[in-house]
Amino acid sequence: AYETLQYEVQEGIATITLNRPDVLNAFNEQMFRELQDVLRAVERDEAVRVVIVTGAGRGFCAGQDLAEMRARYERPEEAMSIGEHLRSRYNPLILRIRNTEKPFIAAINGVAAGAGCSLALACDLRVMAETASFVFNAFAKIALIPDSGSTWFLPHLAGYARAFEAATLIDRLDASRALAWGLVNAVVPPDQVMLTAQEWAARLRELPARAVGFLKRALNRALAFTLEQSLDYEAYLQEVAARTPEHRERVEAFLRRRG
Ligand code: T3D
Repeated sequence: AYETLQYEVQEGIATITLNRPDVLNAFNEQMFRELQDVLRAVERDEAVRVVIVTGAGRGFCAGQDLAEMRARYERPEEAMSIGEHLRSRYNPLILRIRNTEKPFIAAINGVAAGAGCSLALACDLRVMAETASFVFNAFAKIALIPDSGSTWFLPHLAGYARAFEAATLIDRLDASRALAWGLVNAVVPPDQVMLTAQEWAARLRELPARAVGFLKRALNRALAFTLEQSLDYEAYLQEVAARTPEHRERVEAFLRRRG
């Protein structure tokens, strides 16, 4: 059992609930350890087809626990520098979410601030409560820059000017703006957030796992590729995808329905 999160798997759908509600699920050392553990389980467990990430209580995730951050500054001889901390804790978490060939859905139940925003943006799909918001300028307010991928995710999803505005001027980027800016896929009443995530997860579960995993790989590569490179990579992955039994079966099934 974990202390800072809940983890359950039901019919192929894993749900990770960040569980430090008193601090709006801010990241601390223990949460990183436990997250590393569950993400390893997610990768290895073939029964897990889709992952939902959400928060307990009224927040999604308030980013780095600032009390722990201060404690690091108070004992600089033993503690990691912030760069080391990012490289060893946040960056592997974000890369793991992006590189695991299973879809991740962020069910954004409440406020996301700092690296909590980055966590949400690292997922493949996002559903957000009408009452939730993003606080990207939490970083600037403590004299830092957006990290854990936010300087990359934001301009890719919303464009440069909106990224800059979100990181500086906007205290609460509300759900309707998040939707209009392409930062989330859907906005729903608070009591529908998990239901929507579960419904999406159930539909994703019905698609062939290999194909969905390859799609995730191809889309992620495409963000750094030229068209020529993407065409080439698609052809390479398609060779492998077409060799799975599901491919032939599903083509046959389609033709049978018609025939
Ligand atoms: O490697 C590294 O360490 C660098 C990594 C950096 C990544 C980062 O994420 S930096 C940014 C860190 N996050 C923040 O600066 C956000 C701080 N929180 C807030 O600005 C606000 O709490 C929110 C805008 C998120 C929500 O505001 P509100 O008014 O809804 O709630 P609140 O009253 O401020 O917070 C509720 C409680 O949670 C409160 O505790 P209390 O008074 O009830 O005992 C508050 O102190 C606590 N809390 C919220 N965020 C954090 C936190 N405690 C520790 N760390 C937090 N990040």
